[in-house]
Amino acid sequence: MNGQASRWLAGTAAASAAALTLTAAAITPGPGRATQIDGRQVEIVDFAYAPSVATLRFGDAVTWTNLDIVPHTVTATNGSWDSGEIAPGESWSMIVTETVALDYYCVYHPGMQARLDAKPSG
Ligand SMILES: [Cu+2]
Repeated sequence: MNGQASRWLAGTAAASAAALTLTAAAITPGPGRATQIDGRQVEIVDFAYAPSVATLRFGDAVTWTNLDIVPHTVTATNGSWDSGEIAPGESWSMIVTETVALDYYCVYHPGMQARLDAKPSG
């Protein structure tokens, strides 16, 4: 990925973090998904997954993008799935179904832990 794209992604991450801060209190579960934070994009930045709890629907594809300067992984806590190494600037995607384990971490940095909060679609 070129430097321009990296800067764009970094800017997006900052904007997303700001949006999370501003809107977290206003989010309510319900059928109207348009106003919910889109959990289908998870950023890995500063040795953390953002959002740490990604709200989505079963059947959604989730994409993790590594915005750090070191490699990370996205690995099920129970070991049932694993991204392998995600290099800086790279992304990895997975479709979340009812059978997918929802808790995950980074095998290189076990303190990095996060969760998918998947709900039935429709
Ligand atoms: Cu890591």
